[in-house]
Amino acid sequence: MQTFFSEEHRKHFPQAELSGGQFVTPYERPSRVEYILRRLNERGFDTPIAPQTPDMTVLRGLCDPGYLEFLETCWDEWVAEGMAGEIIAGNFPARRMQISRPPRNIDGKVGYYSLASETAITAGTWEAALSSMASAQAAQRAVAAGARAAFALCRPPGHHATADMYGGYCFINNAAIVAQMFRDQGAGRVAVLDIDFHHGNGTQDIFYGRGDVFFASLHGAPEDAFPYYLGYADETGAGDGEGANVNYPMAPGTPYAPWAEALEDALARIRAYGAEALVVSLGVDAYKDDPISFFKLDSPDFMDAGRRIAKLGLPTVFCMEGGYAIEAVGINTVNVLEGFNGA
Ligand code: OKP
Ligand code: ZN
Repeated sequence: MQTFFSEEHRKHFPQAELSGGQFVTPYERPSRVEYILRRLNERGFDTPIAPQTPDMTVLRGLCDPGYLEFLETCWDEWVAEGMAGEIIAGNFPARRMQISRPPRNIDGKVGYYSLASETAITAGTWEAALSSMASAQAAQRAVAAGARAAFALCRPPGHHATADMYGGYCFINNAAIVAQMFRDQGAGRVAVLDIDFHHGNGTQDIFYGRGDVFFASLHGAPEDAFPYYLGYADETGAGDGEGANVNYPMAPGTPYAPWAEALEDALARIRAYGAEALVVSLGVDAYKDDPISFFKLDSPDFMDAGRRIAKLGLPTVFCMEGGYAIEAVGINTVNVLEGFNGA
């Protein structure tokens, strides 16, 4: 399986994440990918290929123009306004406030276009996010050209990003971009399977009203886990999308057996749906020692999960999402891919 990866990810390296009332070094940090690259190499995977320049057309088709303009210009505006630190959101359009009127003020805009305050933006964030999308697009093209599967080693991740909001370490929803590309190229139905510990609220939101892209997510229950305000089991899609969304929220301490049962159910639903291509939001933060998550999967479980996913027999693009137990991130990620390859 070919990996697509851009060194440009390094341009996104904020110094600070607001966590527990303190600024800490962000959990989502550049070194995460080093562990994955090293493990891919050790396990005999082909040398990663750097993607071509990003295709902006799909992105513009999926996202709010004001949001893209914001991402592109916010750092310069922030600096021009004399702000000394990184961009961190502090104000949000909350209940019963205006959600359709982006303010002019940069501090107001930051909160308007974000869904959480842990994710800082710096000078290179936009370029890094575009390079992450470019890796996903390159992986999609490889699969469209006939490869059984491809791995987009995306950083920053994408599944929390909506058409008009960043947050949860995400700016551009890479998995949604890939799903849309499959559709644009003629696939009638596409499925996104999100196995990251956190609910893929962005992907769900982008496709919620559509019947042509099925979304399934296994995650920590919203009562207990970020992003908190979406991911319940009764969210099944709306309008044309009714029945094309399925959530598997699970409790703190969930071990592999019930998680694998949810996975099998999701795979059966995707099969019944008749998807012609599969996008996997590949987070490995369901791991037992992940510092910000609460499931209890062990490293061999990730290989078993990969095997099960392969049994769908679909052309598959893996997009890297989360995983913060730095040393184990490489092992667990490559285990999924190896399990898939070996099945
Ligand atoms: C992104 B992905 C740490 C709280 C972190 C945000 C989590 C984002 C996860 N103090 N909250 O889905 O792995
Ligand atoms: Zn996650």
